[in-house]
Amino acid sequence: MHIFYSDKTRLRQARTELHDGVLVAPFECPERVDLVLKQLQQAAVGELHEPRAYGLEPVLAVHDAGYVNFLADCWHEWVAAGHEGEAIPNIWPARTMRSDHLPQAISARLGYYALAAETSITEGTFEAAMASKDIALAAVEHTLATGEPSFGLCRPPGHHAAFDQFGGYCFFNNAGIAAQQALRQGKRRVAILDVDFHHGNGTQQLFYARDDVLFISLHGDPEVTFPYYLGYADETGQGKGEGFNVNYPLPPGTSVATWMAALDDALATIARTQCDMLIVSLGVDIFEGDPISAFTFTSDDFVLLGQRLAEAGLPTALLMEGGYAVDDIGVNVVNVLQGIKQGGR
Ligand code: SP5
Ligand code: ZN
Repeated sequence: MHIFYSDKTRLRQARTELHDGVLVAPFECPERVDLVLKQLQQAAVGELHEPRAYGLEPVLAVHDAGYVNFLADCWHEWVAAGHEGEAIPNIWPARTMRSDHLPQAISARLGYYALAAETSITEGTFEAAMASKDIALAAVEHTLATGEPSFGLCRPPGHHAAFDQFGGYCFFNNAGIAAQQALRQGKRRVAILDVDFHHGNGTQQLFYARDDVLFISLHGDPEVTFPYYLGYADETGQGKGEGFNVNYPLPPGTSVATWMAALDDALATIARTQCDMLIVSLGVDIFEGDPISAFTFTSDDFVLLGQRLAEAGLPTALLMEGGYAVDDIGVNVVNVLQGIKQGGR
C-alpha cells in the first residue's frame, strides 16, 4: 500500500484552541502525525511517498477564490493589524446582520470566512493546508493509476471546510478536492464515506446538489455534537443531488454493533449507486479514548472497519481526518489499513 505524507504538514503549529472557554494547546497538533508515522513504520504497512505540488488549481475547483486568497493572506494581515495572539474570530455575519458585504478589516473577514472559533489561523497554516491537499491528491492519483488502496496522512484535516469557510481544524476540504480530481480524470461517480466522529459538514455542502458525488456520513448526533447546525438525517440532497447525501446521526455512546449496522447500510447504498471510486474520510476519533468524542471503538474494532471497507470492492483512497487520543491514534490507523489489506484488494 502507498502512504503519502509530507513534513510540510508540520508548518501548522498552532498554540491556541478555544476550548470550554479556555485557550488550550490544540488537540489537532503535529504530534498526531509523528505517532501515526511511527506505527505505520513499525508495522511496515506500506512505503512512504512525498506528494508532488499540485498548486491551487484543484483547490479552486471546489473552493471560493476569495476564500483561498483570504487564507493565503490572513496571518500577514492579522500581524500587520497589530494583533497580539493567533488569529481567532470573535464576530460573524450572524443572522440579524448583513452577509452580502465583506468588510475590509481583517477581524471582519476572519469571522466572515469562519464557521467556528476553536481553529486559530497561524503562521504556516496556509502552507500546511496546501501540503495536506497535495497528500490527498497524490493518494487518489495513485489509487486511480493502480487500483490499489492508498492512505493520505493529511494534516490539517479537511471535512469541516466548506466552499468558503474554515473551522473544526479544517481549511481545505481534502476529500472534496480529491473527489473532484477523480471525476476530472474520468470517474463517473465517487463515494465519499465519512467515518469521523464529527459530521463532515463541509463535504456535504460542496456536493449537496450533485449526483456525481455520493456523500455518506456516520457521526455523533448534531443535536448534541459539533458542528451542531448540519448533519441531520433529513438532509438528503437537493435537486439532482436528491438521494446522494446520507447522514447517520448516532447518539453519544453508540455501540460498535449499532455503528457497524449503519456502516452496512451505507455500504449497501454505495453498492446500489454505481460508484466507481471510494474515498474514506478516516477520522479515528470514534475511538473510545478520544478526548473530544463519544463513540466506543476499541483498537481491535478498527481492523473490522478496514475489512468492511475492503468488501466494498472499489478502488479506495483513505484520507486522514480527526483522531486526538494521541497515544492510540497510530495503532488505530494502522489497524484500519491492516484490515483493508486483509480484505484482499
Ligand atoms: C476534524 C475534526 O475532527 N474536527 C473536530 C473539531 C471539533 N471542534 C470542537 C470540539 C468541541 C468539543 N467539545 C467536546 C467537549 C468534550 N468534553
Ligand atoms: Zn472529528
